Amino acid sequence: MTQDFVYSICGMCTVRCPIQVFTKNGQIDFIKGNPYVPSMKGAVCPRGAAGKALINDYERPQTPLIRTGERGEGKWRKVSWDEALDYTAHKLNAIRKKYGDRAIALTDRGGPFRDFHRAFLRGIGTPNYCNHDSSCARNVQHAALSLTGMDRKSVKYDLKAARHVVLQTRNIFEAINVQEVNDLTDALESGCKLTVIDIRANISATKASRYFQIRPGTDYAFNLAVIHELINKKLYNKEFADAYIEGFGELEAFVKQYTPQWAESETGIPASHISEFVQELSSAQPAVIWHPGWMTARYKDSFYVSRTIYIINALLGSYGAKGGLPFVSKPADVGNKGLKEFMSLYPKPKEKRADGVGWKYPHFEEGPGLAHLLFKAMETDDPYPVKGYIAYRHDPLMGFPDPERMKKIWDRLDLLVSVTFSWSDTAWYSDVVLPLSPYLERESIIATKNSLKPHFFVRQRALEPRYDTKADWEIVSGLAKRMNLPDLVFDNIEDIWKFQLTDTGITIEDFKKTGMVQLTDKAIYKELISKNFGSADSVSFKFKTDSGKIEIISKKWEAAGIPSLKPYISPQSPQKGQFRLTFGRCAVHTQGHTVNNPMLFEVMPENVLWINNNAAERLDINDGDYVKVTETGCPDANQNSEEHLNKHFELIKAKVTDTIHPEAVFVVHGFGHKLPVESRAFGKGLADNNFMRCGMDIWDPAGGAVALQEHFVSVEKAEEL
Ligand SMILES: Nc1nc2c(c(=O)[nH]1)N[C@H]1C(S)=C(S)[C@@H](COP(=O)(O)OP(=O)(O)OC[C@H]3O[C@@H](n4cnc5c(=O)[nH]c(N)nc54)[C@H](O)[C@@H]3O)O[C@H]1N2
Ligand SMILES: Nc1nc2c(c(=O)[nH]1)N[C@H]1C(S)=C(S)[C@@H](COP(=O)(O)OP(=O)(O)OC[C@H]3O[C@@H](n4cnc5c(=O)[nH]c(N)nc54)[C@H](O)[C@@H]3O)O[C@H]1N2
Ligand code: SF4
Ligand SMILES: [Mo]
Repeated sequence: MTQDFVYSICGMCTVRCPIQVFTKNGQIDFIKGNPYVPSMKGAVCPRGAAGKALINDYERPQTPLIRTGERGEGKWRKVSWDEALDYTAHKLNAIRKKYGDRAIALTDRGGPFRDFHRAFLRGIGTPNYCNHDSSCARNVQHAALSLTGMDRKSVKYDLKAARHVVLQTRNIFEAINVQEVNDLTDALESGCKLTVIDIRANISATKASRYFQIRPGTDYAFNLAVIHELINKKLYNKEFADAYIEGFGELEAFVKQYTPQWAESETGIPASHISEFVQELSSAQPAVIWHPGWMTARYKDSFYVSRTIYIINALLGSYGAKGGLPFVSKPADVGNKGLKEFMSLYPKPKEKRADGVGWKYPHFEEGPGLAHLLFKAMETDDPYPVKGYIAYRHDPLMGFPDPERMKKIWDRLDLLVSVTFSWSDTAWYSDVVLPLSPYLERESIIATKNSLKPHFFVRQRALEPRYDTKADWEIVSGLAKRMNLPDLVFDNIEDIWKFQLTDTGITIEDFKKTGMVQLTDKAIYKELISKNFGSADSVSFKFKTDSGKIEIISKKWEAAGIPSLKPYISPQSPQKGQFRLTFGRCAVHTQGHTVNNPMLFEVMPENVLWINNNAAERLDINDGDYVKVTETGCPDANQNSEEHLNKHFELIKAKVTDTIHPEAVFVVHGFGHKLPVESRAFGKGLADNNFMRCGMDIWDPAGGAVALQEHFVSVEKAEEL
């Protein structure tokens, strides 16, 4: 019997927790949190523990596949890696020859391991890289940039030391990041207050000292009233505002009309409760974290919701504060050289991006672009044709709205390739499936974590691949070899790591002991307002704006014709018998890619439809009944159009509860799989993304993200199964 372990990085979701993986006789024995990271407390979440089941799951792509039937028909030819890579490279080159380098696009899941494949795109000469974020956190990112010039990850949520945490459209105890869960739990045990503002009582709400059930889509109204109250009652941090907020006068004038009384009629939350809450919040400053949200691709004003949240944090002086939003440090801030980037090997392509970011939309951040606009460019050839597309660890058929339209768009492609470790709707529709080794069977390039204590970290392979799958770097390197990009051709990962560590004074051996290399021993807080406020250190800090302050009026956004202070518009209420379709996470599944995992499937095989008890009673629906959910179609579509005559519907079990707002129904996202290769998940539950017709056109020109909760469904008792 041989027992061993490696330090590695979990890959069951994008949080990428540091883990320790024990193996026994060539099998995964046990997975736990990396003991050298105190906030992990040795734990992983249920999904992290189910990595073992992923490895053993034979219902995942096991060899490279090339399509033989029609797209989506599920007819494949098993091929060798040589053939799959030759075929892909040949097709990509043919597209480049016919339409130019810019006709190649790749979208991915974002995160810290992107450098190598983004370099590959640069090597090809295409600007068309997007990540998934226009369906996730783009509104938060752009909100942060519009106010501070700094991205959302320039600050950390210092939960452990917080005195009041506010979660609004953020469910820390189910949409999990293990360290955040542990830190918040510790804080709550030390007396930290937790306020949850949600449309339903989720698990976080059950741990809250204050829970506000808000009318769906009215969060902006609530937040404007909070700002009104903070300013009107002089409960804000004047010292901070004077030093670091530019445009306070405009803000004060703008929120005058948005009183708590006014907000009460919009949100359903009593004015007196708003006032009490603001008082309490103010008394905890500056150790306050009002979380700006994560999955905020929900409404047409979600960008403004996140902006108001950042403004509230600023008014409470929590920027830079311990227990608030301290700034993270980068390697250079602690006197270290950063990793050498593969992207630096090639110049940035001069071509304009197909999604319009950076030229048509100068206010948006260029790097990750906006994937839905890339897809729309594929649909119209405007600004130019995009004909080769690699979905790299990305499942847009499930993660973006309106899959039927997406398929029609992709039918215009000459090549659609999926790189994935599990089956997905996107992989099933592809021309080539390049099976990635699951994270426990592959290593990654080294990545940087900017933090209070910045460090480098790396994923180590715990096992050799069970099937004929490969690591990311092997796949990209294999393509690079066939596409004349010699600088990206590597035979072993050690040479890649060596390249990355050039001139850092660090070697891969230094990662052996803990899986990481810490670049400093002590957490660094750059406090802006503190006992020694006015000291050289505090006043020297500058936000990345012209004034060095948080700018309420964003020049960049205003120049693009977008108001910084947008008047509130009340959201549409559903018609009789209809509901706003809302969605979110549960603790045991990740998006759409774990529902067929044998272990997690057993824990939660299907999703259910949360529906308010009074609404259910009117519709004669009892808890556990099957209900028929029907789309209402595109908001302004012709009533005689095909889609209106042919409305999509699915059946699902009802969860009747008094803890959800009557205007909404809610499901956990990621279910409703219909792939014959996934025997467990097949036909279980409902896929919310199927009810978002026209959804790719419903997006926010201010924040950039699609607005996935601007869709209504009708619900009725299912007559028969
Ligand atoms: N209707 C609706 N749409 C949504 C959402 C919703 O709640 N409802 N949520 C949105 C959000 S927040 C997001 S982030 C996106 C997510 O959308 P995606 O990023 O597409 O979601 P994943 O299921 O994580 O898809 C990643 C794909 O890559 C594969 N994969 C390969 N290797 C890896 C790996 O190492 N790790 C991981 N994690 N996956 C790998 C997975 O098997 C899966 O097929 O969807 C968004 N779209
Ligand atoms: N277990 C698990 N953890 C995950 C993931 C996962 O798939 N599974 N995915 C990861 C990813 S990619 C992301 S983006 C994050 C998402 O993290 P979160 O954004 O925190 O998670 P969600 O569950 O999507 O949404 C949070 C809450 O928003 C509420 N909500 C919906 N509409 C409204 C509204 O109009 N107003 C208010 N105030 N609340 C509303 C929902 O009821 C839900 O409780 O989670 C990450 N962590
Ligand atoms: S939160 Fe869970 S699934 Fe996500 S990386 Fe951490 S342990 Fe893995
Ligand atoms: Mo996300």
